[in-house]
Amino acid sequence: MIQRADHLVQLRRLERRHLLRGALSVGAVSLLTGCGDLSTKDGVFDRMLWAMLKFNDRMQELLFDPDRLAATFRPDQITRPFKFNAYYPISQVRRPDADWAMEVSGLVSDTTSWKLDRLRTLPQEGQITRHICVEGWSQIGQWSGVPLRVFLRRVGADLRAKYVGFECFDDYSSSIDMASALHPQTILALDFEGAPLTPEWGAPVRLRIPTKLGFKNPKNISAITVTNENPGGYWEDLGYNWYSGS
Ligand SMILES: Nc1nc2c(c(=O)[nH]1)N[C@H]1C(S)=C(S)[C@@H](COP(=O)(O)O)O[C@H]1N2
Ligand SMILES: [Mo]
Repeated sequence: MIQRADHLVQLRRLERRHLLRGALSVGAVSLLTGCGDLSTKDGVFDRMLWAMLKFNDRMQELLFDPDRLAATFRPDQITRPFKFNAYYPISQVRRPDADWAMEVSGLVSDTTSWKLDRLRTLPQEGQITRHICVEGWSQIGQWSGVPLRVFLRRVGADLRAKYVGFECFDDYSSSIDMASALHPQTILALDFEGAPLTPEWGAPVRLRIPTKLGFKNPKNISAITVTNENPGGYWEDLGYNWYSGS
């Protein structure tokens, strides 16, 4: 009997995986067909595409398993050298101002800002995971920092809110759904390969979320907000699939 139950669980997992693959390819197709200007949101065709993309986000959210962990790797599997990526070249990386502090706003009870020292007083977690860029490359890296769910609880965030948004001081931004924000491997990374983040890797703090594509891992964070209005983001507003995760 126990064996049979195990079997069923496995079968359900498999089904879920296949469904997920289906849902992701719907996303890919909608991206490919989005050759018109998706950001205008007018015209029947654009409206239809936006509806499809929103439906696709919703499907992906429904299929998200909050307990399924992204694959982890051994230290000897870390990619070196690690590739830098941003919407600008590495020569234009911006360093944080001397008075940098991370602002917190929206549906939270404590809106005091956070300096690096205070973030380091919170519990830290490390991970060696694969970072997958939508451009078609991936690499394995090591990050550690504060689990976002620890941080959100600490600032008294309304965990029933729908979104967590991130603003960066290089004029980048991104946002994620609350279930993904609370995933155990979603961290506010302070360290990369065992040392404090340097500007190109996202200093002072970046989001590391291995269940989502690279563009949803904002570096150089300046502000976090908890909200029920989808904050969008730099690439998201240009038509990249908003959910972009598994
Ligand atoms: N602030 C900021 N964060 C960002 C980006 C950016 O341009 N600015 N690019 C994103 C993209 S598309 C990728 S693939 C990763 C690259 O991270 P890495 O330089 O650590 O490899 O950062 C993401 N986070
Ligand atoms: Mo990316």
